[in-house]
Amino acid sequence: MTTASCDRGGHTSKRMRPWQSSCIVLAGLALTLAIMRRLAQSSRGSQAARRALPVTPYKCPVPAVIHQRIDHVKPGRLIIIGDSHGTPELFRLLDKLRYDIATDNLILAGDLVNKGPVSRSILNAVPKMGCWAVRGNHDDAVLSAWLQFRDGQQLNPKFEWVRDMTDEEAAVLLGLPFTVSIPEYGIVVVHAGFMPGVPIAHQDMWVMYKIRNVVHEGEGPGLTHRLPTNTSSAETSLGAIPRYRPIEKAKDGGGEAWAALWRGPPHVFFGHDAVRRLQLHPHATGLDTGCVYGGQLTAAVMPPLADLRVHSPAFVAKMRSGEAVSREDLMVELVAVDAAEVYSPPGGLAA
Ligand SMILES: [Mn+2]
Repeated sequence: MTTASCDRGGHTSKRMRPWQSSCIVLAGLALTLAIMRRLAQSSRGSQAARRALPVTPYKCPVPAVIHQRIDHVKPGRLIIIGDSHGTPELFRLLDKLRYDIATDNLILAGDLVNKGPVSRSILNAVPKMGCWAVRGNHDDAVLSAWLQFRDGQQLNPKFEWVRDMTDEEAAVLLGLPFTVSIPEYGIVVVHAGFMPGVPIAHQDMWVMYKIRNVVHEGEGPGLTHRLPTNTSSAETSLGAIPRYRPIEKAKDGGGEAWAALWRGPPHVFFGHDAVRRLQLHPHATGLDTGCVYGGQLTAAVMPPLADLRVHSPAFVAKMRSGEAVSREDLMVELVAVDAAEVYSPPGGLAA
């Protein structure tokens, strides 16, 4: 996000100083220009050159930062919000929470846009909200549609609103990482989820914004590491672990929720699974409560880090020993607003 470089300097005052807001604006402009240059280069390049660029599952340029890490939190709360999907409830929920841009830490769990009526308002608001966000499948699909439209291709009717999207709005999508983590809280945010047992740095992009279920496929060799020898057995197994196959929808092969099998650390906050609504697993919390289908928009709210360290001895102990933290350890409060209307027929729920 555009504010990351500002936040690395640390927020110590309650009010945003003038240099901080100009820092955000300048960083935003620089990022937008860099991205536009990169896009111009890629659309001028040959097909072969374009194929050589790493792309996301929907053929968008891979963001410069895939796993965003926040090392310096602001002194206020940590707020994580589920799939807003272009609904105005995002702004209503922020009002209800009395979100303070200067002190609170805000992370959006992806699928910021599409299906709802105010996608472009959200894309315009995000750079000004001092927040972070992860890439959802809809965010990436919208960006892909916009890039193809700019290349002269027809727009799919379900992305008609993308016709009016500006370079600046597209740049917000282009910069979205796949995860945002805050090591000091012991948490990570991802849109859809992770494969249990796989380190986050090795997670697949498709999995991170599409997975809902996993199917158990027996046991296999666990982590391997290369021995410092030239023998033929250069890799050694560190034991057998369960093997899983990721599934997008239960009808594609059954299985069970990936989040039920997640052991952590870190504790994962995610969205994407509106069918299951709120998911409260020991080390994973699902926040997509189907706002765009007439449900609710839900936030997980955690106290300022300084307060958490005073009031949650279990949090302090588990962080010290490297164990995964629970919602109770994190003193999570769930806050929601009801959708004002059904913006999208629930028939398209699993899309
Ligand atoms: Mn999604």
